[in-house]
Amino acid sequence: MTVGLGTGSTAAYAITALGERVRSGGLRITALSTSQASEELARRSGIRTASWDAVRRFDISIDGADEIDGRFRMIKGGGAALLREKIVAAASVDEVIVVDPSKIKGELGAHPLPLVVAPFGWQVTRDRLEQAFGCAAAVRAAVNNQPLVTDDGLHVLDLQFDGALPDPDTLEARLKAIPGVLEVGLFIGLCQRLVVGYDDGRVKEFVPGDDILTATVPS
Ligand code: A5P
Repeated sequence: MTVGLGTGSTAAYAITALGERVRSGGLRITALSTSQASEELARRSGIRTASWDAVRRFDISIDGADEIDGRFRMIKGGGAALLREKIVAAASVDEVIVVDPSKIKGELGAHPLPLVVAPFGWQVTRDRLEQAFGCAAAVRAAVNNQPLVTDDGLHVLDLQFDGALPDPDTLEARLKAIPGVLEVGLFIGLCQRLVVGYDDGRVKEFVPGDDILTATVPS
């Protein structure tokens, strides 16, 4: 199988577990990662990795999320990998999202919405976003206090709205109308399966249409 590897602390568990199964000889996969960090972890774990020259679609991808609502709409990009994550998710037959129950929300927006923007003129992109949407747009900083540079050489703006995200279904297109906005951390229609892991070790799986807001406690 071809496997897309997500980014973040949850995806790292999945990559490590896949590596154990590859090394024990039971699993033969070719993987492509959504970040340099995941790529390095995959290689260290013994997973064979490929480039886009060899892979065009993924049988399955595994990733985390920052928030997911009852309609399986997600905010992603807390790990700054949203551009690659969306490209991989859109090329996946089966995008599996793994979360703990704290990520499941009635409404999206408590977590800031990450946007990938061009470094050129990011300041004016930020100003236009704040004026057009009435939100606060903060450039994400690296440890040196300079704007973070993603694996693709881009910057990240974190948008905080006053309350829930306004009309998530149309928001991505409206945000992308601002020059300099390259990708939006709103993932809609891109989760085919949701795996919820609970504190007691139990795991429950959901598909779109399931009521995850009231059915998240395992029985
Ligand atoms: C990475 O850019 C993100 O989309 C992550 O998938 C998301 O931030 C969840 O990360 P954790 O699994 O670390 O919570």
